[in-house]
Amino acid sequence: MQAILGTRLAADINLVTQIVLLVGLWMGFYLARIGQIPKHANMQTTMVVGNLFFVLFVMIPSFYQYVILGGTTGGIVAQLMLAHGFLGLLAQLSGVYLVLRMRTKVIPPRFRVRNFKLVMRATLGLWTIIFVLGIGIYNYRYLVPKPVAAVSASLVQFRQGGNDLVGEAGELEAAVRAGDLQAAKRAGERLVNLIEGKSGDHFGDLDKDGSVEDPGDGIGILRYVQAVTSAPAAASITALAGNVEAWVTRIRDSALAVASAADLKPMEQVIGEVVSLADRAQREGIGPILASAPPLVIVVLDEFAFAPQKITIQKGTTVVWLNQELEVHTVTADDGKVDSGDLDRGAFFSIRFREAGTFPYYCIYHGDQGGVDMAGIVLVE
Ligand SMILES: [Cu+2]
Repeated sequence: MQAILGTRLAADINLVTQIVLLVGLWMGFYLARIGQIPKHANMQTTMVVGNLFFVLFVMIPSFYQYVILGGTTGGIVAQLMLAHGFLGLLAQLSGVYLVLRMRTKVIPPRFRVRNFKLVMRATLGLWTIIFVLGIGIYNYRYLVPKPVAAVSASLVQFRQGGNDLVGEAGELEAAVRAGDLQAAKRAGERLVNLIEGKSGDHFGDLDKDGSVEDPGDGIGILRYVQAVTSAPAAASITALAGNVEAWVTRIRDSALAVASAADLKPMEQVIGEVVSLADRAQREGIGPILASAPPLVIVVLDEFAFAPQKITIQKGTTVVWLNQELEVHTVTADDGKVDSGDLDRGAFFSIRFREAGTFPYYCIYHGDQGGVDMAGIVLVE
């Protein structure tokens, strides 16, 4: 049904239907209470069979796409889907069982429960709880605004990253020379996080002081460098990028060593190199790259959203999408003409926009055409 109607319309129809089904089931319960048993039986059978249709054609496909294909068990939506899916399956099976038990003879005698009233009431109670979980899924997926994970990352922030690199290397050197282990570890963490960004393997609370410190914007200098080369760039830029990558990787390794060091004495030798490499990376690498790199904007895929969700760029600008989280996402054009395929954490996808126009897109696992859920738009002027 999603394939025909789209995720959002299918969800809207399902929502309205589920309200009708729940009201119907409670009316059926009331019919039983007042002794209208044949009407009660017809009502409950209709509701259970009606729901089976939506389970098969809306809820299972939606679960399969979001949780299974998307490889997602984190996030409030996926967790509600798991709880809703598990309990929902129980309730639906129980409902089908009751219909078969009461209306047919297909259930073998030894599997026929005697206290069917209790099973009926338990099923109705469970159904009501599941309904509330379903409302939660709808709410968090479509109604609650997405958190804004980051602002638009342009090369201006890459320049800032270069300045921060020099500054943080100086902090690290000062702390090591002063023999201040805590300050050195903290500076080491800040350098590693600035270089790797949120999608890096070492990013995190390296000095274990309870907070993750990143002086940068979460993209990471290495990712900026890779973004520049992932866009069509001149050979000279690619060579410069290779140098920067090698230099900051060495700084990163030294900073990692400091962050886990028990003694700063052996670090005094490497610290001079960290400062001179940071300086070189800034003056001989990042500066010249920025002087000649084509215009580029990074859109981050994080917290099940594109950030920024909407960007306006000039003709000739390259947009680079970077997945910052463990969940798999895609960048798929609404018209189907462009598709990134699965993007794992740290993976890029880039498009150079040569003509003015609009480019609406979405993630095939967590969004839909028309700006639904995980979706974004590029306006090219
Ligand atoms: Cu996604």
